[in-house]
Amino acid sequence: SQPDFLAIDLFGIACDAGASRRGCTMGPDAMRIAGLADVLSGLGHAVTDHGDIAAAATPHTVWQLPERRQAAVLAMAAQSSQQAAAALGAGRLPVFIGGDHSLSIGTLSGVAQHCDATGKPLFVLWVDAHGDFNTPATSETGNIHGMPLALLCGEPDFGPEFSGPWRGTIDPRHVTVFGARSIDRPERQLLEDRGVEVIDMRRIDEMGVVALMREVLARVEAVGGHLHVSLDVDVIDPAIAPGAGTPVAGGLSFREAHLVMEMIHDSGTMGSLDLVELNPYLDNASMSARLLVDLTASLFGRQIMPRQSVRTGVDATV
Ligand code: Z70
Ligand code: MN
Ligand code: MN
Ligand code: MN
Repeated sequence: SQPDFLAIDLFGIACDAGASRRGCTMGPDAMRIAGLADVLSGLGHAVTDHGDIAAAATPHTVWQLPERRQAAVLAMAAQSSQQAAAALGAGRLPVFIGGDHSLSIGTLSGVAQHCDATGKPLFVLWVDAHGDFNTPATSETGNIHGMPLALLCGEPDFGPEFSGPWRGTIDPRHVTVFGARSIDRPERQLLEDRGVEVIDMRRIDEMGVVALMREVLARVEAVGGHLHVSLDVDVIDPAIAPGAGTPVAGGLSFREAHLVMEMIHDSGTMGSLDLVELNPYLDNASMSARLLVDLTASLFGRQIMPRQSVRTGVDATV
């Protein structure tokens, strides 16, 4: 379990070179303007915003060349990997504000480094409409934001240009993809073969988020693990979160999403967080940015009413 008040480090990662559409570079500022830091301090946490990591602009000439985009993604990863490991080493909880989902290559490799050093088992909760488990061989789009999990889990299809501390740093059997509803055919095969747990929308509809999340979190709690949460805004229904580059119908409802966040908070297992794929250029009057800030508040302890059982007195404070 965690102390009630945390030292939180915010890092913007203003990248869109891994995505299919431009605009995620504006994500960090949109989240700042939507009040992320104030909301977290308001909950009692000590928040430091470190600004953006390597906000190297992607000129359109770079954007047009796949190999240049790939180089941009990996250059960013080298930096964010160090930031993640350093923040955790200093006893802080890093929150990475994207930016497209390729940024997790860096953040998770830094988190993994820290977990290796401290002996804490690392678990990954990938909350996403997509599996993000393509490789350069299976990808139909070539977009790296569809590949970060596969690279981190050590898929051999990645060429030497993808070498780095991220390669094979995550155990696929410690990964849960939650909220998936768009998975490419070869990607599905890889997820199955490697033993990644995929909690898709059908399972969520059948079982409900509570039973499913309890199981995931209990596994982490049982071994005192470090849970890295990677939250892709496209997991939420596009009707209420339109600011996503690859919207897929049938996403999490407002209430399901908040409940998942509240359960993660109550478990006390979350040690690091990515907030990714917010594209303010596609958003509708900042509604997705504000929703993401709101969900982050639930992740960090915002409650409607204190969770105490008045009737039984079981949890009642003195
Ligand atoms: C598709 C691909 C993806 C995020 C879209 C989409 C991947 N499977 N990931 N948006 N975050 O291009 O590989
Ligand atoms: Mn994603
Ligand atoms: Mn492990
Ligand atoms: Mn996605």
